[in-house]
Amino acid sequence: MKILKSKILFFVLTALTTHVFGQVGTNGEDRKEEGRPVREYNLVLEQNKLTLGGVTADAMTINGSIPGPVLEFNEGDFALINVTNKMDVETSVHWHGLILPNFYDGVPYLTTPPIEPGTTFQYRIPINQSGTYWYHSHTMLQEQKGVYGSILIHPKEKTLDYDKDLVVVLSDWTNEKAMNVLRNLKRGNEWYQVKKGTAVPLSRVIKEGALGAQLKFWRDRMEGADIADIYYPAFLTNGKTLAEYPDFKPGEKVRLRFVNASASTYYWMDFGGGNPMVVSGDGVDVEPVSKSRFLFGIAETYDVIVTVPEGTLEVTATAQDGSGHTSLHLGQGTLFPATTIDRPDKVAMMKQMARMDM
Ligand SMILES: [Cu+2]
Repeated sequence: MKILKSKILFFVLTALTTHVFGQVGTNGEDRKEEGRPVREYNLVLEQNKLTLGGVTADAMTINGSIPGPVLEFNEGDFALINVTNKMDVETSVHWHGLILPNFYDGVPYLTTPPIEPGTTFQYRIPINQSGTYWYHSHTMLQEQKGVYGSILIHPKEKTLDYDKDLVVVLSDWTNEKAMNVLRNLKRGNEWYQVKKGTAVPLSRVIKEGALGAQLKFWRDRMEGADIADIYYPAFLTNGKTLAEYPDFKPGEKVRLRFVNASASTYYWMDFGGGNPMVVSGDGVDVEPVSKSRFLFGIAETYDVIVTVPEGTLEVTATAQDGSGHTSLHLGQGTLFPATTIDRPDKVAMMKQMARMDM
């Protein structure tokens, strides 16, 4: 009886909440295409050789670049996005974080037909939200090869105090074939750890009393004491190892809209000054919080308002395993340097994880 009661309660609550808080962007007026300002973009996907951060690789580009263009909208717009596939393989574009008619979600064979070579597909999206989002291919391993870009939607009513916007897309970059990366991961060898000098010799594991933890890791098919599986020769900020924006003036408040478009990298973000205030996460405004260092997960977005100092403000994103970093500079003159975070003590971490009995 008790079970039945709670079940009824569950259904009543579910019905109530879906009625009162019906998902924004998918029903009624939110679906309507007519009467909205139209904002149209053309995206052309091609296979190119591209050098980013000094590393040349076979890439998949959007309008010739990586990342693809910033798609800028106002809340209430009607977005028309024409994606032309000039590659020799099928593709798709998924709009990460956008609330939209399911048919345009861009997951091939599930919601949206794949875009065949030589064809164009038009996505029709009424924009009913604001914030920082991104888009990426949802086909095979194309995201790793460069099919990603950002979405900036200005709110109907501006409630936050800032002068300018700057979208900052972080990514990792390798000249290895994406299929080979996958193959190495499946083999579970320590090739990447050796390559980036983060492999821990067994002698050290034993010396630090972590053999039990290591055995447990092996039993769980986890290789060694690492926190990032892949070696990347470059990490990028808007396609560059160091992205410089000298035109920002001292005192200007800039809303940095960070997107982590990496295939597999978490970053420690560190600000060299500028009184950073985190105001939004994954497109949703939060109670502003002062933070000069935070961990930035894959596919997340964070908006951080900074005030440009009398000099150059540096923001650095260090790969969580300390194997590399990429930086952003705002303004000019004396550098307000960010901190590059040290490599973590992985043996200690492995022992800690083994104790958690994961
Ligand atoms: Cu996504």
